Amino acid sequence: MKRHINSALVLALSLVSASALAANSKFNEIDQDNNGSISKTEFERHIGDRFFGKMDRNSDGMIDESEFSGTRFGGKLADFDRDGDSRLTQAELYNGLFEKFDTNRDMVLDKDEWKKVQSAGIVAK
Ligand SMILES: [Ca+2]
Ligand SMILES: [Ca+2]
Ligand SMILES: [Ca+2]
Repeated sequence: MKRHINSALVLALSLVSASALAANSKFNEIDQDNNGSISKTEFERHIGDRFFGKMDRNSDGMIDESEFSGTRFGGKLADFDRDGDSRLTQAELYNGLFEKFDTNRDMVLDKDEWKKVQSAGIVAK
């Protein structure tokens, strides 16, 4: 019986800390090695396949011009399209997004840069 109470308590505590992290812009949660910046690996791991899947409305694994034009983060599809086939793979999209938001070009996202990722609606605030 005591064990049940303990696990209920642990669950309640973990729910509280999860919402506290969400309020803290999730930055610390995504910055898994806690070095104060988000690497491209951490960025891609966090946004995962979900963001691409949401943009890829016809689920063909590519983002075309009409799917791209509905986005809020701005820029042109051509800015992201490395191989020039007028469609974006997930790698083209995520590499391009990371570079776009890494405005000081130090290959990591700091807290200010991350705020812009959030403002663009790419990740939840
Ligand atoms: Ca598509
Ligand atoms: Ca392409
Ligand atoms: Ca940066």
